[in-house]
Amino acid sequence: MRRILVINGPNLNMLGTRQPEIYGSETLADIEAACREKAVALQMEIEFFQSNIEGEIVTVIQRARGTFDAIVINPAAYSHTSVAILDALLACDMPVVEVHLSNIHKRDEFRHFSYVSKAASGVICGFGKQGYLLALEALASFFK
Ligand code: CA2
Repeated sequence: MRRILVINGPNLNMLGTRQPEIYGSETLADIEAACREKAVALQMEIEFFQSNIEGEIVTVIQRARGTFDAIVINPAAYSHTSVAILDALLACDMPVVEVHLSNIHKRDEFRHFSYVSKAASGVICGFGKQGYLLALEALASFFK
């Protein structure tokens, strides 16, 4: 069974409380539940992680090597700023799928660029919660 680490960056723990017009009305717990259901269907194991702290995200990426087969990551605002997360992902030696709930290209110019994309096998944005499920499906096909 493939093991997938799903990482969520800063402020995503606040989903469902504000800005539903951008991020939808579901909470991160709702997204986790949907990911768990999809993982069962795809015969995957997932671990779901959220942190507001850049260094903690770097540490879980470093520890993923040897334990997980792939990473799904919504780095949130760190997408646009973090060379540290990019470097950790470049060294993790496994497929990485970057997910954004919103279409970052339709939004502020500073959101158009993502450092993390340079380490990603693929990027999914603009499909809300569904983006996480598409990422798991993409990885399931990748491992077939
Ligand atoms: O669209 C996405 O998934 C983002 O990664 C979300 C980040 C944003 O900085 C990226 O540019 C795009 C922000 C997540 C914060 O979400 C909140 C939701 C409700 C209340 C407060 C924050």
